[in-house]
Amino acid sequence: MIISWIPVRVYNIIHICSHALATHTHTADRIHFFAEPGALDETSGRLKVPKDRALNKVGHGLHVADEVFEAYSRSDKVARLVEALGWRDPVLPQSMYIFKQPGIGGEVTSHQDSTFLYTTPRQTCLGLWLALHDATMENGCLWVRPGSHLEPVRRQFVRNPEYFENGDKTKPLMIFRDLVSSENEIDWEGKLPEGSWPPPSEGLRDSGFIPVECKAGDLVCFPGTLDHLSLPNTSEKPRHTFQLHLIEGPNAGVTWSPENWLQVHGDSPFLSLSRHTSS
Ligand SMILES: O=C(O)CCC(=O)C(=O)O
Repeated sequence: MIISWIPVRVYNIIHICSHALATHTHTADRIHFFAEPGALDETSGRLKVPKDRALNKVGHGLHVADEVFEAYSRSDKVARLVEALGWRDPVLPQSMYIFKQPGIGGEVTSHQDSTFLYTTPRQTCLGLWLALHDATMENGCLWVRPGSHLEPVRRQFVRNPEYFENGDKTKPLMIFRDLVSSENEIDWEGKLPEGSWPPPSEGLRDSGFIPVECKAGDLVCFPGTLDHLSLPNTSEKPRHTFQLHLIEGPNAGVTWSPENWLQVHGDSPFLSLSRHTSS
């Protein structure tokens, strides 16, 4: 897939939401390539390093647009796991392959996935994070804050009404809406807690995070309210993962927020992971 990818204009992960929305590019059912910010010449949009080193991630429709990823996503193993965890009508809005390349793979700042994969009337996002290499403290394993999954989602990433409804094209397309009162705010929201970097990362432990080192083939499974992050990969070793983010669907009385940045074409539904439907 990467060999046949011909980079024309490359977007880093920060630009993608705005680009996708501004150009009506849909990424939910296609395969798009996202570069590490440090790999990109911002003026020309060209890569400064070989393309296989430059990639931050590939997404968000691997589960519908590539047969290998589709086979895994639709596998009975995944469906049985999700059912055992209590999901009644699991559907899959997005999948992604994250590279975290040696020496260039950057941090992922602390967040709750439900901020970006928001559902009503309750949060139902579930992440299935599959390690394709050993993930260690050296190559940027996940860090999570135990217990945070019981907390409410603090922010929602929404389409900006000033841009979309009032037509003010000078405003940002996407904004964060605060969902909690100021006393429940967390000062490292959307950032790394102070003292996270460099190792030994005492600031992370002081803020309640623990590392989740795992072996290739392990699956880390967590709800969208769990605070998590990962640090840069300064080692010589890659740290690839394939991730599914699923939610409950309409048959469980749950609605995907129309304000989320990721939307499907027309009314085509997300892929069902239920063992009892055939879509
Ligand atoms: O794989 C990582 O380093 C972090 C991924 C992540 O946080 C996410 O996809 O929500």
